[in-house]
Amino acid sequence: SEYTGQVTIDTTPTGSGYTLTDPVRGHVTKDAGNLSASSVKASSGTPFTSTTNVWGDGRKFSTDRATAAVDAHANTAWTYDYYKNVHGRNGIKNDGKGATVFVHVGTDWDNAQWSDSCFCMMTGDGNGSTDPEQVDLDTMGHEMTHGVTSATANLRYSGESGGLNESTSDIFGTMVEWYANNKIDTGDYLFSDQSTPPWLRRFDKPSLDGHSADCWSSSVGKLNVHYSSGVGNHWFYLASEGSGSKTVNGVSYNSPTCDDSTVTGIGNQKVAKIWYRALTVYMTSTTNYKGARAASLNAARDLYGAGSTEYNAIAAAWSAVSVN
Ligand code: ASN
Ligand code: ZN
Repeated sequence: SEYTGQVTIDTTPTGSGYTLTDPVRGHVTKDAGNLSASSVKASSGTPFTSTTNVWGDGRKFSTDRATAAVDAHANTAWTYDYYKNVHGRNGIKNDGKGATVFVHVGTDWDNAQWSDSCFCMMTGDGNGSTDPEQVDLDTMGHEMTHGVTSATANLRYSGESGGLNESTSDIFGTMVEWYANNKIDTGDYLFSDQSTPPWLRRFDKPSLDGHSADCWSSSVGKLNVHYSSGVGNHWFYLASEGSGSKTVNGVSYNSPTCDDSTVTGIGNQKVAKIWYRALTVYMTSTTNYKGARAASLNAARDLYGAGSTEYNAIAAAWSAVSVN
């Protein structure tokens, strides 16, 4: 792999060799051959093949096109396993079906995306200088989560619901990293820290990226969805780790509150459990931040009881990002 040294992946024998079809989860990883993202269909691209079943050369910007495919194939499997083992979800649509994963999409395309129409994920080769292939674990988890959101709450991709859609992808993308328990990437509250170093977004104080909102305001829905997501990401951090300064897995954070309150966290696993239930049971396509507060409090009540420590922490964290 590019990012993690040697990893074990699930492949399928073809008779004459092996191909990157995951026989356990059904994912197929293919080479898009630098086709642009807007042209990619499920049938596009070329399957990877190998006679040895040893893939890639472990380098970033590798001339061996299978190298990015190793990360993509492994990290799609980690994401699938996270949803299955933590949330009891069988694949993106909860129907057990795997997705198609394209690497080498576009030319120096420094991005990745999910598409419902091809039930596929697309990853670019980075920017040719500082950012390598966009196949790191939190990025893959983020993109697959767009498929999960679309199959559940279907949060509309504009305004506050769009920010919640993006935040949901950042939250579960990060939780997949924690699930992999530092085997692939450090469990952290930084997003795309491997493929867009030092990070593309962060949860403790989202405004450090120069664009994202830390606190809800009546104009937050006018921001790009990747920036209005800051309110949700900040809430997730505060509910998980609490306010103030803290070092977790060697990374230092300092999370302010918008109302000068002090918040005590309940750990990201409980918050993610609550958020998954909120997303899949209570949120709808038009849920806004106020609705997300209500949805997550309903979920916390179901899982831990009204007035529980968990319920109160969820409420306190929303108030701390000005969602009342
Ligand atoms: N990587 C971006 C995302 O998942 C692509 C986009 O802007 N749709 O949000
Ligand atoms: Zn996204």
